[in-house]
This record gives sequence, structure tokens and C-alpha cells, in this order.
Amino acid sequence: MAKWNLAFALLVLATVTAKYSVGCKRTGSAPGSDPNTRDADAKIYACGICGQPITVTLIVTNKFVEPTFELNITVSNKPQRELIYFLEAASVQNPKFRFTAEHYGTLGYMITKINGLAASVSDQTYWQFLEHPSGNSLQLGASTYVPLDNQTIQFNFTTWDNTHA
Ligand code: B12
Ligand SMILES: *[C@@H]1O[C@H](CO)[C@@H](O)[C@H](O)[C@H]1NC(C)=O
Ligand SMILES: *[C@@H]1O[C@H](CO)[C@@H](O)[C@H](O)[C@H]1NC(C)=O
Ligand SMILES: *[C@@H]1O[C@H](CO)[C@@H](O)[C@H](O)[C@H]1NC(C)=O
Repeated sequence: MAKWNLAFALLVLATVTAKYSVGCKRTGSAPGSDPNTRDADAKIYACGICGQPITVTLIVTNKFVEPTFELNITVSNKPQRELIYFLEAASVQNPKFRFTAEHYGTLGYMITKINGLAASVSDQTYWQFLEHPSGNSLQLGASTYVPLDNQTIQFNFTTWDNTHA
């Protein structure tokens, strides 16, 4: 019984992979191969399961400290995957948007600075992730949260409540 479940799961995985990895194919040299004599058929797959193309809007707001700023960037037609990749795409698309991240083991990347404005433990400030327009705080970080098509994510510079932290 368990064996059949596994076989079914693998079949589903194979189907999903076949369907969604198409946009991720890129040519390049296989590791260790000589780039001058590389096989034209050698392909590197940048990711295993790539999602369907989606559009995500990022709103960056700092109304907490002077000078305040706001930035809206729409990233269109990128494969559905973790939020960090949309942040990367946004900074490629719009050089006015820059961010810094710090890696925390299994939690992945924490966004520590946006456009020069850094989170601070002494000031108890951070960049909070919210769904827009609901205002719901995301329960996952940038390396784990996978945005939905046409979703707007807000990055709001704010303070954390001492009683919660
Ligand atoms: C305190 C806390 C915070 C504080 C940290 C303040 C500080 N510097 O002390 C603040 C308010 C800043 C915070 C923010 C966020 N947090 Co938080 N946080 C926690 C909490 C309750 C405790 C962490 C801790 O102190 N550990 C003890 C210390 C000794 O270990 P540490 O490794 O040094 O801890 C550091 C990291 O945990 C880091 N950190 C805190 N939160 C997060 C979130 C992510 C994604 C990352 C990579 C790192 C990180 O800051 C800690 C202090 O330096 C945990 C829950 C838990 N019990 O672990 C959630 C937790 C880690 N946070 C979580 C989330 C979702 C967030 C936010 C994404 C929330 C949001 N909607 O904005 C943001 C991060 C946004 C960003 N800019 O990337 C989730 C992560 C889930 C996941 N798998 O991604 C957790 C597990 C809570 C939950 N929902 O279950 N958080
Ligand atoms: C960004 O989006 C928000 C929310 O949709 C809107 O209120 C604001 O006017 C926009 N700002 C800019 C600079 O486009
Ligand atoms: C997202 O918006 C596009 C363009 O308006 C639309 O074609 C698509 O169906 C929307 N996707 C979802 C999941 O609503
Ligand atoms: C963004 O942060 C500011 C400053 O703390 C706060 O007043 C505002 O309510 C926050 N916005 C959202 C949508 O949470």
C-alpha cells in the first residue's frame, strides 16, 4: 500500500516537473566541462520545480522615520516561487530599490535593510511583511513565503511591541 502511494506521489511530481520546469531551462556548460568544447545539448536546469508565471506587486513604505519614502514595484511574469526571488527581480528591474538580507539557518533570509534604512535591535525596529490591502502580517519569511498571482506584499518599516518579542 505504502509503495503504491509513493509511486503515485512520484508520478505526480514527475508530471508537475514536466509541466512547470519549461521556463527554467537554460543552456550552459555542465560542471567541469570545458566551456570551449561544450556539448550544445548540455543543459543546466536552474531550478527543479518552477512555477507558472505570476505577477506580484511590492509596496515599500517607511512612514516611521524621516525621511519617509514609498516605492511600488510590480514584478510581472516571473515563475511562482519564494518571495526573496521577487525582491531580487524588483531590484534588477528598478535600481531605486535595494535591500540587504541576513541568513538565519533554516529560517532563511531576514530582510535587514531596504534603501539604506536598517532594522535596529536597540530601536526595536524592523521591516514587517504584510499582505496588502488586508494588512495581515505574513507568518513566513522571504525564503519560505510563496506569493500568489496578483498579490501585493507590503514591506513596512515599523516597531515591534516589547510584550510580543
Ligand atoms: C522575536 C522574533 C522576531 C523579532 C526579532 C527581534 C529581535 N531582533 O530580537 C522581529 C519582530 C524583528 C521578527 C520579525 C519577523 N519574524 Co520573527 N520571530 C521572533 C520569535 C518570536 C523569536 C526569535 C528569537 O528571539 N529566538 C531566540 C534567539 C536567541 O535566536 P536567534 O536565532 O538569534 O533569533 C533571531 C532570528 O529568529 C531572527 N528572526 C526573527 N524572526 C525571523 C524571521 C525570519 C524569516 C528570519 C529569517 C529570521 C528571524 O531574529 C532573532 C533575533 O536576532 C520567532 C519564533 C520563535 N520561537 O523562534 C519568530 C519567527 C522566527 N518569526 C517569524 C516571522 C514570520 C517573522 C516576520 C517575517 C514577520 C513579518 N510578517 O514581518 C519578520 C521578519 C521580516 C523580515 N524583515 O525579514 C516566523 C518565521 C517562520 C518562517 N519559517 O519563516 C517565526 C518562527 C514565528 C512564527 N510565525 O512562527 N521576529
Ligand atoms: C503605491 O501603492 C499604494 C497602495 O496601492 C498607493 O496608495 C500609493 O499611492 C502608491 N504609491 C506610489 C508612489 O505609486
Ligand atoms: C491575475 O491578473 C491577470 C491579469 O489581470 C489575470 O489574467 C489572471 O487571471 C489573474 N490571476 C488570478 C489568479 O487571479
Ligand atoms: C506601518 O508602520 C507604521 C509605523 O509604525 C504604522 O503606523 C502603520 O500602521 C503601519 N502600516 C501597516 C499597514 O501596518
